Parts: sequence; C-alpha cells; structure tokens
Amino acid sequence: MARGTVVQKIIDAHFVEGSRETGKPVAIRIDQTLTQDATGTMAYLELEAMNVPRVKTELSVSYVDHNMMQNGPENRNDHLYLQSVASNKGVLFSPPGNGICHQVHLERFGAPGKTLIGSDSHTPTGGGIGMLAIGAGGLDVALAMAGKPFRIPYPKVIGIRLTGKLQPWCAAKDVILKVLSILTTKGNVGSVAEYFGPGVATLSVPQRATITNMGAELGVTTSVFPSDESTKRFLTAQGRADVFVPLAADDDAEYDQLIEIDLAEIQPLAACPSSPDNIKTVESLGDIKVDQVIIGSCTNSSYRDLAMVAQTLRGRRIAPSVTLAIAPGSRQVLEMLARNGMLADIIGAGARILESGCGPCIGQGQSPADDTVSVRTFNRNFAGRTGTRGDQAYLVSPETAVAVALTGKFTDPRTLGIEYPVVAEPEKFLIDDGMIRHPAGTGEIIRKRTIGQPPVNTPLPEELDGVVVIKVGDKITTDHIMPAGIHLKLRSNIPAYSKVVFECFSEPGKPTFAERAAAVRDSGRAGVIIGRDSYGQGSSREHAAICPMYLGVKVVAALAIERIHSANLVNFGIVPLLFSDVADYDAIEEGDSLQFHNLREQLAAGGAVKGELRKQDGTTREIVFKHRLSAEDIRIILAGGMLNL
Ligand code: MIC
Ligand code: SF4
Repeated sequence: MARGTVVQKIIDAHFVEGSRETGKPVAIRIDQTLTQDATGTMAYLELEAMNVPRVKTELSVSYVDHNMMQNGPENRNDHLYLQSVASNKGVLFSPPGNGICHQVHLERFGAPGKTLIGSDSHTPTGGGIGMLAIGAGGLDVALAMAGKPFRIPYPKVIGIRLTGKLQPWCAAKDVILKVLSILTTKGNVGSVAEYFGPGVATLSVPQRATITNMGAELGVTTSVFPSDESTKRFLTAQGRADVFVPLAADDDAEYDQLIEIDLAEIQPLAACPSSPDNIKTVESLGDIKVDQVIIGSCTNSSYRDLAMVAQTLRGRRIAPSVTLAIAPGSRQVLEMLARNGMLADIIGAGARILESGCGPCIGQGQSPADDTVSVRTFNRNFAGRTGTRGDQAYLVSPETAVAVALTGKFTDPRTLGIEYPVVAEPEKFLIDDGMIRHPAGTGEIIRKRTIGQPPVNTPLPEELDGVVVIKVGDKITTDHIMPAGIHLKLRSNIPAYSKVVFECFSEPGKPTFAERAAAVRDSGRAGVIIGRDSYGQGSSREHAAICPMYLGVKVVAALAIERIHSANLVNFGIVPLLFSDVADYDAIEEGDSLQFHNLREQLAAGGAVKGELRKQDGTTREIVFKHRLSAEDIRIILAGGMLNL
C-alpha cells in the first residue's frame, strides 16, 4: 500500500468511516460539488426527491455548458429549472455563456486540499490545483449535496514522476497522451494517478489541469498534482490567494506503481480513431489530409492555450481546405482575448468562433463530413461521438491543432518554421463573477412540461428470469450505450431518451434494443446486458443506467465494469456482475435465458453468484459470477435503487 502521498493526506483529512486498506470502501466528507446541465436536471430532481431543503456542502455550483443549442424549447426549459432549483436549494448558478464547468470551477472556485465531486467524468480537472476531484453519477452528487459522505474504494496510488521540461511546441496534452499510451484506458479502476518530481514545477496550473482532466480516460478514480508556488501564482492571479495551502507528498512517499516521464523527451502525439489510448507520434502520421480542426473543450481551452493559438495565427491565414473552429473554455478567457486583441488575430486568420461551452465535444454541432478527418483538442474520440457515423477523429494538443489548421494536413508543429510563442501566465486574470447567480434560498421552482421525474425501480426479485437482450464486445463506452449529440436535449425526459439506448448497434429493418428490451419487460421477464472488458468507459451519465432500467434491465454482466458506471448501475438497482471465466462470456448468445435462483439471498450472503444459462437449443450451463459490491451496494440493489431507500 502507498504511503505519504497527497491523495492519502486529503483522504485522511476528510475521513468519515471505512478502511484504509487498498480496495476496501472508505467514506469521505465532500466539501464542494458541481453539476452541469446534461446530468444536472436528474441530479436536482433526485435531490428534490430526497426532500432536502438546502444543500449542506461548503459550496455547490450548477453550470450550464453542454446543452446550449436551443433547437426547440427543451434546453431552455432545463436552464430555467436549473436556475430556479439552484436558487431554491442554496446552489450557485453559472448561466449559459459563462463557460465549461471544469474550466470555470478551476478559475473561480477550486481550492487545494478540498474534496469535490461532480456529475461529470472530467471533474478531476480540479486535481490540477491540488484538489481530490472525482466524477460521479448525478445521484451520488445529490447525496453529497444532502450532506452524505461519498464512498470510494481506498485507492491504489500510481506515482508519475516528472523530470525535465517540455520543449517548444510540445504540450501538456502530449504528456497525458503519453501516459495513456502506457497505462491505456483499461485496467486502472480503483487507482489514482499522482504526479510528483522536479518536472512538476515547470508546469502551470492550466497545463496540470489538462493532464488531470484527461486522466479520466485512464479510468482512474482521479488524478492529482501537489499544490506549490505555481498553484499560489495561479490563485493569486485569480484574486484568490487566500485559499492557497501548500500540499506535497512526503520525500519518502511510496507508491503502488511507478512511472517515470522525462518532459524533455515528450513529442507531439495524437490519439487516433477511435480511442483516446490509440497513440501515435504526429510525425509518424505523415501527410494525412485534414478537413476540420477544432480547438476547445475542458481539456484545452485555457487562456494559455488560446493565447498561444492566437499568437501563432497572427498575420497568417488557415489553409483553404480546412475549417477551424474555436470554443473558448470560459467567458473569462474569451473576454481577455477580446480585450487584448488576440481574438482579432484568431478571427483574422479565418477561424469560426463558437460560444464558451462544450459544443462539438459532445456532438452539439460541427459534425464532420463523411470520410473526412477531424482534428480536435478534446479528450474523447469514441466512434460516432462527433455526430457522424464512421467518423475519423484525432485528439491532439492546441500546438499541433494550429499547425494542422495552417497547413491543412497532419503537421508536427516543430516543423512549421515559426518561433514558438511562449505565453506567460497572466499576473492578473480578468475577474468578473457578475454572471454567477447567488441563491436566494427560496423561490418557485420552474418546471416546464419537458421536465420529467426520475423513474423508480422495483425491488430486486428473489427469482430472476432473465433474457440476454444484447451481447457486446470490449470497451463499450457510455456514448455507445446512451448517445448524446442530437439526443442530448432529452436528458430530462426518460421515456423519450430510452428509445435510443444502444442506437449505434441498430440495423435497418430489425427491432432496436429499446424495442427488444421493452418486449422482454412487458412479458414479465428481466433484461440482461452482456459486456466484455472495460464496459461503461467514459462519461458519468447516469442515463446509461436509468434508461436501461426503465426498459426493464436488471443485470449487466461483463468481464470488467468501469467505476462510475458500476456505481450508477447500483444506484438504480441493476446488478453489476463479473464473469470469472471468459469461456462463460463466449458461451452466451443474444436471446439466451439467464436465470438466478434465490438471487437476493445469494447477494446478501456476499460471495459468488450462481446463474443458469439456458441456451436457445435447450442446453444449459452453470455460470459462477464474481462481483465487487460492498454491503451498502447490496442493500441499495435489493431495495431496487437508492431512491427507494
Ligand atoms: C462527456 O464528456 O461525455 C460529458 C458529456 O461531459 C459527460 C457527461 C454527460 O454525459 O452529461 C461526462 O463526461 O461525464
Ligand atoms: Fe464538456 Fe467535452 Fe468536457 Fe465533457 S469532455 S465536460 S462534453 S467539454
């Protein structure tokens, strides 16, 4: 077990109950929460269902950043609900236009040594400022707002020792892509990545935040940097020096696993289609022609990133064959660029300016043309996430993105022949919190017709007669399960949103997953989903549990299930089971029956769970499943989900 690390120090300072043994559950006190609109409506409906008059955290903020297209009334209906419920419950509200939750939270609210949970998987951005910042499902965030502690498995600590200094045109994004090439997106559940070593001091807070943000793609619980002079400078420039506390691992700290990275050896890298861990050097990609470049998202749209882009574009013009879109991370960043003239450099070069928000990162516009290459500074390139089936999306640093925009093809920025613009961190950011609405603590909650209620599950039956509705392969992400893009506006309307569960696997002329699952449910049987390795990667969207639950799914069985998704399944009363043997996975086909006798009793006993597979040809096979459920998880599942408790 690791010793003397930053992670352990923050957990110790927030310890409520549980174990300090790796892998055993520990409950910690939560200081701050954040929500965004796409997961937030459900989170606040759940908070309302808990009858909590006022949130009990030190600080809770509700952001609107995902759903801002307002095609139809749904988005604005959500915003009005969110603003009014925030005011009623004692939550700060950051309206559309103010920026992406993670970027704004880092700038205006994050504080070293504090705990933060957010209903978005990139909440670990706060690790860049020395917070223990964890992504979770909306229900877990609602519980934290209600003053309940948050449970995690006591983490294994992966120490990442940084030495050296980044060379010109090589970026923080390349560092996290390097880490992804080493650790991959699989097999890191239950770990925290902690950065240390002499290289840390060479990175500014926004650079660190890029690294911890995209740490989400590793599948770790979170990532964290120490809090040092660089942290103090950033907080001082944000007018918040008062929240600074120093935080570092002990000199003799021990880690469960150790990785060494020499920053001086980092080269421009790209995550190739369609996984964030499919890493190649930009140089090795040759001259691939590119149609679209987008710079933005919570990973790479800080002032530093966009000022570097502006200075590179100054007096130049993008290649005629590409489009370049810029989505600034926050209003602070956009306004600073506008006031110092850099926005004019960006516009003059031919870029299209989008509003401050998630935008194309979550498939809200800018879908690429068929059979073309899109280069983005984002953190996810899961198949179809751009809104185009068969898309070819590459993830790169802003340095590489701007080089590609200038040449129209993959280009290592070091070969541009342009001097690298070194952007000093501003001594003072433009500070204007005037858009943040402070809660009145009262007031009517505005509930338009598209705001539904969170559906409630039935208690788990003792005899579960299941039907395998779908069998999928490795690395199924929550974008596969519950697509966003044009469907995102249905987040507060579960019956409508449920129709597109597993839409990417639909075939013309055949019944959809939703139709098959609903037919199983209506025949009185239970739906079963079969996954392979790393099921449920990616987003924290609890809709990937709620909508299958609404369609009657009671069991998800896979070789491995990612942390946030597994917790969401538990919260909505779906049993997450793990195969002990890949041969069992191989034996199952869609349409087979999977029956569990005395399931409640088996789960309550705590050990393995036996099921019987009945194949469509009449043969049977006993399957012994494992699980990683705590006693508390089992109590929730037996009740049919947290809301029933
Ligand atoms: C994402 O990047 O996939 C999202 C959209 O921010 C999600 C949250 C969501 O699905 O609402 C996330 O990362 O948790
Ligand atoms: Fe928004 Fe994209 Fe960040 Fe998710 S990853 S919070 S969609 S910018």
